[in-house]
Order: sequence, then structure tokens, then C-alpha cells
Amino acid sequence: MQVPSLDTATLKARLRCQTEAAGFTLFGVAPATEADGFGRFCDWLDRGFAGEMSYLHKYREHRRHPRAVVEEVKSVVMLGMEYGGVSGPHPSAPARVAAYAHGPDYHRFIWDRLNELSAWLMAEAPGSYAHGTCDSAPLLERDFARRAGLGWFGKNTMLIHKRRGSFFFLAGLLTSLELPADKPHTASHCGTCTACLDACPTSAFPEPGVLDATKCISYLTIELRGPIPLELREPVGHWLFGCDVCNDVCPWNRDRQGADAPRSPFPTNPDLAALDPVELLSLSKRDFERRFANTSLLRTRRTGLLRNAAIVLGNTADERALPALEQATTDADEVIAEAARWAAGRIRERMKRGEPGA
Ligand code: B12
Ligand code: SF4
Ligand code: SF4
Repeated sequence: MQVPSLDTATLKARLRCQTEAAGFTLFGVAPATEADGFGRFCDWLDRGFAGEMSYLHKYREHRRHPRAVVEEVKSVVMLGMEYGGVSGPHPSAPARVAAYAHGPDYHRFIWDRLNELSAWLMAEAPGSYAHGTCDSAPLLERDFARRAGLGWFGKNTMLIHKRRGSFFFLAGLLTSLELPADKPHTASHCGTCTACLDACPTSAFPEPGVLDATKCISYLTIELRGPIPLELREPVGHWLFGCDVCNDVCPWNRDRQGADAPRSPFPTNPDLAALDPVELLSLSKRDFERRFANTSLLRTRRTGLLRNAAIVLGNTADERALPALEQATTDADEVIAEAARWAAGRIRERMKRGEPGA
């Protein structure tokens, strides 16, 4: 919608200041037309790469156009909020949690800010409508972020910004206002680099820029509800929740420290970066829910996190984990009990052969 006598260029500049004050270091506006990557998204679903993430199939058609989210939408304001990243725990930590999960659940954190921004925008342009989303609506966020000029699709499928790298969350503000659009990001800056493709522990990229989520450690440790396929357990290595390998190795993330370090209000909780998998195995459902309330780790439920803890321990040869694993083999939850049996068996085999763990 066009509010009479509204200077949209000035409004856009003022909105940008508001978003910066709210902690979003990346900002761009895309016109609300059909998503450029919708066809790619459908191919990806048809190749079975979404695994058990049934919501992606269910709302497939909704992702074609942002009007499925907000009927009167004219512009999609795309925002990026940075989080820790390569400064996270050392790769040799006994159990690793992806950097994005070292703080509170980012959805809630960002939604609160989006609600304030939407309210601000609607007050500035009475009669207009705005709605914020961060994973909460069927919007191809990376697609609109590229179109809003925020960065390019890396070979690891991440949206990468030349100065800010890829350790940032994306969020969208869908508005009925026609704000001046930014230039889409058309170039790719990956060049001949293949570091992410080579480093992926589970070889989850069937081709550059396409991810088979069913092999991705992030999917296996967070989204998958049942047992992790046997052949993928060893490659999971020390990852207890999520995975950062294809981001960590990306040269565009390397130089983010120092002067250009992330400027983010997203808080981090060092306890979440240094979880002890042995201790996790003794958590009851209630302990689990209390300990991880308001964090991203709650998503796995007790089943997923304890399953992952057992697998991480199975990938070490630490015999000190055996008593906790043996106890977990009697867990009433068969997914946990089975993972514990697998892990205890592996530790014993390794001990017999005198081999070190992963
Ligand atoms: C499902 C999902 C996952 C799945 C699948 C990931 C994937 N690569 O598809 C799993 C569980 C594996 C996952 C993992 C992670 N995720 Co995730 N995930 C999502 C979610 C909810 C949907 C993504 C989706 O639709 N995937 C399907 C594929 C086909 O779409 P796509 O990757 O977005 O690719 C599009 C474009 O790249 C485009 N495209 C690519 N190349 C080209 C070329 C041309 C010519 C064109 C036209 C288009 C095009 O086409 C695709 C369709 O539009 C989004 C949030 C959202 N609503 O978008 C977050 C999101 C993508 N995830 C995010 C994050 C942070 C992660 C992890 C880093 C978390 C972690 N540390 O464990 C990992 C990274 C793994 C990786 N390399 O992608 C961020 C990414 C931010 C960024 N800078 O890119 C998002 C945006 C969430 C957020 N709001 O911040 N995730
Ligand atoms: S997040 Fe990890 S497992 Fe998933 S594609 Fe990247 S490197 Fe591979
Ligand atoms: S690691 Fe290399 S190929 Fe992969 S996304 Fe980064 S620059 Fe592109």
C-alpha cells in the first residue's frame, strides 16, 4: 500500500536505524514477488532431501509467494543478527554445541524485537500493516535475503555476507508498504574454493549449493526423532547438537574477529558451550526440561539429546563413560537405550584393540 504523502526513502532510512538499534547488523529490502528459488526448493523436496521435516512439504505451496504469509505484502525487509561463531568452544571439546544454540532460543529473542519493529513501522505509517517472522512462517528466508542484497548462496547453502560472514540469523519483516528496494546480490564469491564441501563430515552435499539434509549432522542431531542411521553415527563425531563445520571452515568467516567482530545483543551462556555428555545421560525428563528451558536445545526433547550424548561418547574411547552408558541401556526410552548399547559396545571394542577414540 502507498500511504499518501509518505516519503518512503526517509522511512526506510529511519527503519534501518531502528533495526540497527535492535541489534540487526544486516538490512535490505526486497520487493514481495514470487521467490526466485521456489523451483529449486520444490526439486529439493522431491529429491527427498527434507527427510522427516514434514512441515516443509506441508507448506510447500505457501513458500511460492510471501502473500501466503501476509496477503497485502508489498515489501520484504530482510534482517540479519549475528551470533558467536568461530569463537565457540575448541574443536577438541568432548561435546560440541553449534554456536547458534549457545544462548537463549533465538526465535523468541528475535520475535520480541520484530514485534517492536512492526509496531514502530505501523505507527509511523498509519493504515499500513507489518508482520515479523523468523522461522515462524513459510518464507524462503535465504532467497529473500539474497534478493534484498544481504549476500550470496555459498556452496554450503549458507547466505554469506562479504564482511559479516555467515554466522547470523535471518529474519523478515513483511510490510504492506512499498519501500524502495535494494539491489539483489548477484555475484558469488566462492570462486574455486571447496573447503566446506571437502570438510563436511557426512558428505552431505550431493552437489555444490545443495544439501541433503538427511545426512546433515544438524538434521540428525536436532530434527530426527528416531535412531540416527548406523553409518552416520561415527561421522557425527563430537557434535551433540547441530554442526558448524561448513561455516567454521569458510574463509569468509575467518576474518570476522578483531575490528570487525560480531556486534550482537545475542547473549551467550558458557554452560551451554561446555556440556558434559556423561552428566546429560542421567537427566530425567523434568531435569532436562528445567535445565534447557528457553534454549534451542529443548527442541530435541530428552530423547534426542540423550541419544546424541550416547553417540558422542561412543565416538570417544573413554572407558570412564561406560558406567553411565550401561545405566542408560536400561532407559525406558528405546531410542536412548539403543544408542547407549551401540556406544558401550564401541568403547569396549576399541579398548580391546587398544585404539584411541575419535
Ligand atoms: C530446514 C532448515 C534447515 C535444514 C536444511 C538446511 C538446508 N540447507 O536446506 C537443516 C536442519 C539441515 C538446517 C541446518 C542448519 N541451519 Co537451517 N534452516 C532451515 C529453514 C527452516 C528452511 C531452509 C529451507 O527451506 N531449505 C530448503 C533449501 C532448498 O532452501 P535454502 O537452503 O534456503 O536454499 C534456497 C536458496 O539458497 C536458493 N538458491 C540456492 N542456490 C541458488 C541458485 C539460484 C540461481 C537461485 C535462483 C536460488 C538458489 O534456493 C533455495 C530455495 O529458495 C531455514 C529458515 C527459513 N525459513 O528459511 C533455516 C536456516 C536456513 N538455517 C539456518 C542455520 C543457522 C542453520 C545451521 C547453521 C544451524 C547449525 N549450526 O546446526 C545449519 C546449517 C546447515 C547448512 N549448511 O545449511 C539459518 C541460516 C542463516 C544463513 N546465514 O544462511 C536459517 C535462515 C534460519 C534463520 N532464521 O536464521 N537448517
Ligand atoms: S552443518 Fe555439518 S553436517 Fe551439515 S552440511 Fe554443514 S558440515 Fe555437513
Ligand atoms: S567454504 Fe568456500 S566454497 Fe564453501 S561457502 Fe565458503 S567460500 Fe564458498
